[in-house]
Amino acid sequence: MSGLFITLEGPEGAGKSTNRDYLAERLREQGIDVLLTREPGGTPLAERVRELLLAPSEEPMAADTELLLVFAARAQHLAQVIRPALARGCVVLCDRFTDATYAYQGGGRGLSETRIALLEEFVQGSLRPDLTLIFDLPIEVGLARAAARGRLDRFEQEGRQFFDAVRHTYLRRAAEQPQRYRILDAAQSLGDVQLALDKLLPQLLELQRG
Ligand code: T5A
Repeated sequence: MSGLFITLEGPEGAGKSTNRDYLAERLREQGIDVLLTREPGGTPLAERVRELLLAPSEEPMAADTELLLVFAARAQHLAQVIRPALARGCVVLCDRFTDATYAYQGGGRGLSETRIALLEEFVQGSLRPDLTLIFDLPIEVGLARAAARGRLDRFEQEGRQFFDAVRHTYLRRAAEQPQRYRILDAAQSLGDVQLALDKLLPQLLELQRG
């Protein structure tokens, strides 16, 4: 038995977590076994790495350190949660995955994609998401939503140029492999975004049936 691996991506405040929960409800209504998780994190140990990554700190974090921490958390998450759930036949809905590494550490920090790809291969082998939903929206809209929640994390404190590169990288990757990505307009009202997800549901069910 082999499940389905769906990742949700996009810039800050795009509505990934909100819509991940919505999609899980729709799939569960169909009697599908769904596992919700997120990155960085998803296991107690990986959540501790997440804290290191997100907490603002006086000592600047080197970009390579950030990259290695992201993949260290991912290795743990894959071993403990994602691979076992896929082996059980679950639909795994993961809030961010390696596309975020290409977008943030590649686009945002300017690290080489070749290097990221080496780590991707090392940590994941041939495992890639079956489908990636990109919640796309203008940077300022997402940051305003994130800011409304209070204190900004280490990434949310970055500047405009960083987030422009993040968004651009997501859109470029989606254009390069249109079969794996679906782009949703996340600047719409939540109701409209969820309507778009409802329209995607038949495709997801078809993928799930194999
Ligand atoms: N990171 C992660 C890397 O650098 N490399 C990596 O490899 C990985 C995996 C993780 C950070 O780590 C970085 C990227 C991130 O900076 P995070 O908290 O998981 O941090 O990511 P964020 O994007 O910061 O999560 P957010 O919670 O801010 O965004 P979401 O999940 O996209 O948005 P959500 O659902 O929480 O919604 C935010 C607010 O907007 C409202 C919601 O109600 C909520 O209040 N909202 C809407 N409002 C109006 N209209 C809509 N359509 C709305 N949709 C949601």
